[in-house]
Order: sequence, then C-alpha cells, then structure tokens
Amino acid sequence: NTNDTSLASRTANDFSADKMEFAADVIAGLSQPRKSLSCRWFYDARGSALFEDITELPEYYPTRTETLILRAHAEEIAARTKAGSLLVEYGSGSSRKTEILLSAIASLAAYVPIDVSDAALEEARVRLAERMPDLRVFPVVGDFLAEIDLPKDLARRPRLGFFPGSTIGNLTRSAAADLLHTMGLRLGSSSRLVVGVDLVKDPAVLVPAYDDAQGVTAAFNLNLLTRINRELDGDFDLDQFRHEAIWNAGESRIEMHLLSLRAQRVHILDKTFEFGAGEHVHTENSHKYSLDDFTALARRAGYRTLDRWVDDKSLFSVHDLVF
Ligand code: AVJ
Repeated sequence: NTNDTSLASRTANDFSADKMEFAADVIAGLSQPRKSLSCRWFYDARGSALFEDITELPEYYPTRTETLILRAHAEEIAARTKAGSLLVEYGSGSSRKTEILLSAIASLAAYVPIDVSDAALEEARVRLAERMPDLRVFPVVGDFLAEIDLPKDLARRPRLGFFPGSTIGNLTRSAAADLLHTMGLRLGSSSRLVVGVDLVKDPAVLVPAYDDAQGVTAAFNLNLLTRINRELDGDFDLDQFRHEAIWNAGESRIEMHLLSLRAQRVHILDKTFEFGAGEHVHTENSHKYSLDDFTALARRAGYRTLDRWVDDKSLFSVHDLVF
C-alpha cells in the first residue's frame, strides 16, 4: 500500500518509533507479490533536498506553475479569509509557496506547517523567523492526520487549510476523498481548504516531468534504497536498480517504479527478499485530474468550490474550497 495516511503522529524526538514504523512498512511492502514502498519515506534530509532540486527542473512544471497561480490569486484568497485565522499547511516542505499566502493575508494568528521531514520543517522555521519575525509558527512533525497541539489562545481560531503541490495526487481517488473529508472534520465546519491539483495532459509532457534529463528524479527515487541501506541495515546494490516513470492512462496517474536489473537477493534487518530480473517495486503514484473531476471529488468529500484557477496553459489548478 503506497498510500497509507493512517500512520500515527509522532514528535521530533521520537526517532525509534519512526524507525520501527519505517521498518514495518518496508518489510510489509516488499513481502507482497507486487512489491511496493510508500512514497512517504522519500523525504529524509537528502530526499527533501533532492525534491527541492526537482522543483527547479525545466521539465517539472508543477511548482513554478502553482506559484504563478497563487501569486495571481493571493488577494482573492486573502479577502475570503476570516481575521485571526490559523493557516494549517499539509506537507509544507520548504514552505516557499506559503510565503505568498503569508504575505497576502495580513491578519493571520499563526502558521502551522505539518510535514514528515523534521529537517525541512526546521529549515522553514529558521527562514520564516528571519523573514517574518512577527509570525507565530508551530511546526508539527508527522503525516497529514497528525495531532495538532496548540496554545489555548489559538486552539479555537477559524482555520484555512493549505494543501499545495498536488500532494493529494499521491493518493488514489477514494483515499483522496477520504483524506479531504477527514481534513474538513479536523479543520472544522466552514473551514477553508486551498488545494493544488495537477491536471491531465499529454504524456509527452507528464513523463519527462518524472524522468528528467539530469536524472534528479531517478536519484530521488533510488535514494529510498539508500535510506533503507542506512537506517534498516539493508544491502541494496544501487547499480542494480533503475528508475522508471510510466503513464497509467486507466488510472490517470504517473507511476514511479524501481526496476530490478537482474535476479538478486537483498537483506534488510534480519529478512531476505528476492527480486526477479525485470521485477518492479512500485514507489509512487501521482494522480492527474481534470478540473471537473476534482470538483466532483471535492463535493463528495463534503466541500463546496468557491473558486478554481488554472494557468494559461492549463497545466495546473488551485481550488478554493469551503467545508
Ligand atoms: C510532492 C507528491 C507532489 O507527485 O509530483 C515529484 C512528488 N515525485 N517527482 C509529485 C514527486 C517525483 C510530487 N509530489
């Protein structure tokens, strides 16, 4: 299962529990007849840095396109935001796009970035402290459903959720609807959610975005094996696996896989795994939507669409929803 969002929340100091969860997830994923690894584990310090590099690749249009859309409509988003709101961001990473909203919305009470990477959160916190010294920031290390512990004066504020980057695309459609619904329940009735959603387009544009000429995405995918080697005492031979990105038209998604180049045996902790020549390990899904497709999904999840915006080439979309 590459789409598990039900993992328990954790704190920054809770490394051993995290490692146990990583171990259990990896062993379960590689024990299935169709091997998979969860994309959640991409984001160790090196993986987060590689993802930052991906966002600047010429082939990877989502980040720069979403940034343009947000810049163009930040004032509209701000105008709909109640004074004294909390901005809660899911999968905040470096929080760079967030600065567009943070500067547009004058009256925010605080910013709550949630991310699985404590390294990325810490970097974002330091940068924001410098650039926006008056902003209160409460980072949460964890997955999207992590418990948010806030000081009393902030706990009951109206909430604006921010879920950019088409991170929602990692989930299957039904899991995405479930997650959006749960987020709505957590953020409260009449809460808003601004979601970035990548759009279906020509596979000749989509595939290179996930298989770039410089090989940064390949390094990002293969880094998962490096992380397993380091943290779970694995012995993957990185030269014997190859990155692959394929367009699955039936599911309307890009899939990333790691392809075993020969029959081989890999040890992880006290376990042994067999890989056949040409066998695939599925590591990520990145679902692509049409505008109406996503609006229908948001409605099923309990939201009304206030607005939706695209760039002039219809590459990417941003949806402003209310629960
Ligand atoms: C962070 C999940 C939005 O699916 O485009 C980028 C991750 N994987 N290149 C995406 C990713 C390979 C990215 N998301």
